[in-house]
Amino acid sequence: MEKIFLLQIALSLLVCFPASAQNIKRSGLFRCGGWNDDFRQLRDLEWNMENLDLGEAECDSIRPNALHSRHRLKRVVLPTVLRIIGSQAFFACDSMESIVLPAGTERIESRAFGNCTGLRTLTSLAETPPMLAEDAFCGTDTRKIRLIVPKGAEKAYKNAPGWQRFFTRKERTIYEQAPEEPAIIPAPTLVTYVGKEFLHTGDLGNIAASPLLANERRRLEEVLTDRLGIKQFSSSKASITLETDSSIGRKEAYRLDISKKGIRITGADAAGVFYGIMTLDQLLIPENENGRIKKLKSLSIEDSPRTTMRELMVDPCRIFIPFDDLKGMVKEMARYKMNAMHLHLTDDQAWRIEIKKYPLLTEKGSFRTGMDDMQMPIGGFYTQEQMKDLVAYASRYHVEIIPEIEMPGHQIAAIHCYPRLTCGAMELPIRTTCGVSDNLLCPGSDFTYEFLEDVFRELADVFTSEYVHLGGDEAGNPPLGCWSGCSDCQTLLKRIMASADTMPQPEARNDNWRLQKYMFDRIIGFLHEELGKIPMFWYETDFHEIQPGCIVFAWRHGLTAKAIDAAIRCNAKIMLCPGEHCYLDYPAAKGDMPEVNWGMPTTSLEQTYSLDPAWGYGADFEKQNLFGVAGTLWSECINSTERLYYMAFPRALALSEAGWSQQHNRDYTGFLTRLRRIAGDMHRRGICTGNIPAVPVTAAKQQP
Ligand code: TNX
Repeated sequence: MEKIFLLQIALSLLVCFPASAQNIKRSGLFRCGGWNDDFRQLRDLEWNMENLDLGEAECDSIRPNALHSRHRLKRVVLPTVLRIIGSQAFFACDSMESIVLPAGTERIESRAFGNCTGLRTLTSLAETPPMLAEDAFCGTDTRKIRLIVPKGAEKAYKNAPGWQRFFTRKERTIYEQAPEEPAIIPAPTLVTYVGKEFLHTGDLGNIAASPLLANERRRLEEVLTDRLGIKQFSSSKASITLETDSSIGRKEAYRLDISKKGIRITGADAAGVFYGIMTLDQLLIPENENGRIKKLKSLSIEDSPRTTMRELMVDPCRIFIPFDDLKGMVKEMARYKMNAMHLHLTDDQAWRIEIKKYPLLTEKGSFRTGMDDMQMPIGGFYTQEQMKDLVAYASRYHVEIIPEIEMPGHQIAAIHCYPRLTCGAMELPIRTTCGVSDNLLCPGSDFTYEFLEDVFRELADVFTSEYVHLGGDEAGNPPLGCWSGCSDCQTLLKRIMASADTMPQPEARNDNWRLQKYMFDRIIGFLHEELGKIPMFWYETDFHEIQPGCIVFAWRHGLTAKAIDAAIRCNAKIMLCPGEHCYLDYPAAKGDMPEVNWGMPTTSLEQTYSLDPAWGYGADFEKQNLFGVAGTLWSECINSTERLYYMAFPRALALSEAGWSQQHNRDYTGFLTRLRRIAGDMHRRGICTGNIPAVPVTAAKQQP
């Protein structure tokens, strides 16, 4: 025990003073590519790096994602022998003011300098203009960048594809035709073309909506301003009418009619109207930067969701997510008709939400140094005021915010602040690595319940959603024996065993499950009765029983059928987020970010797309039990907001289609075709995504 303690002190001393230099010079052999190469080390381990000199490095390519979202990086000297700058190599290196491209630079790939908003001077020493991807500078205003090229090469640059943008200071609108087939994600239920007429978008400019739809009117104004440049709204222009009619379908259903006279959006409720507006927004996405759709075909779209909840879970515990960035994510999700953001607010590595009665949780529990081999300071928490603001903001986009407070495991940060929460009041350091801790909340102590109830009571004032997530994962997996040596737990266990009522299923693998069930029953009862909330939790197969009125999440690889069976048996609702399809924290391909991880498998875009939320269980299951789909973004390896987006998108679009669209309307090639246009728009708006796979050539040829 003592030895472990000394080791912990030594480790914490080490991590208090993590070695990361501001100035780094590398020369000679440089490992580019492969697991944990030199770029990964610079990007993820040298968190403090501001100046990087690779001038003398033997490295002819800056590989894809090499220095992705290193916000502190100010100055980079590129290798003299450089030829290629890979995709997203400097994405969001927004402190970088200038860069010099060496004379041998041949190619600059997609989004290599995306979101480099601080860039002011770009000097190219290459006599022949390097091949420049059309979107190499997406999200970066190239009008603010001065391009310096070798004497005599100006003309060549002016004429070279991609480089013209540096010579034009004025934005010229490019008027475009809408695509033959509308590119809508998630795919709508039914699109019908009505005759051969068109609506000229230039005629639009009036919105007719009841005061009850004031919020949706605002959203529509935003769309019309962004897509068509309309800033003034007047009744002399053609109208877009917003209205509700509950008879048109289930919650969130809508109908969108376009004729030469105007547009009508009818929602089953305000959310439906909002989704009609989001569909219209996608119909207006141009192909080009500065493009504007000139004419829309007369058509009618009928659409409604297949499942109730389409959710993304984000994890600000392992690595903090700045408050404003949560808002950005909410707005982006809503475009694809996702309607819930699940906030994982507590874990072994941090506690991230202000609780007034327990101030130490954020004072002591929200800061640490290090996430596995990334020895950087990680701190931050959300105040209750901020969370109220987020809830209000998200509701404008019809997204609800679901808080998660884990129990009984994944709670080391809280235990660190209030040791009485665990058996024997052990003093535990906050966890700085991934993985699962053996220490749990103590189910045998009254303080645990007092604490949890206080926390949930405070949260009920902040989060208006009727759902609250209780965690429940990875705590009772044998051989975790934290509770076996605790006299309070053992006394409680005897009491449970003596009571026939609370006796769990006999197959339970060990007594931990009896204790966990007791704890869940007690908190679920409190949430139901005192706060009127619907508890959710991660399903573990040993639970056997799902308490009435709760929603479970099927998450473990290979165990979805067992979770579904339990949901059917207990007449419970279930969210599908099976690891095979929905773990968006896993790399999308081998070697993709995060290159170094705890042994994650991959989840490709196609794998995410292939999720059928009915899981082969048929219409009854779908109707009675299926609640929705969720994508998880555990952040052990996600060390910037741009990387959060990189992992989330485009896979979240595939997930939204799995959760929203009817199975018979879905096909992967069609999705990829639609994705191409939508992803182009995301990139131009500065939204970071992972790779966008090409549409298979044979399929692309068949497109009209
Ligand atoms: C398992 S999924 C966990 C998380 C980890 C994740 C990493 C779940 C309910 N628990 O604590 O962050 O794996 O993918």
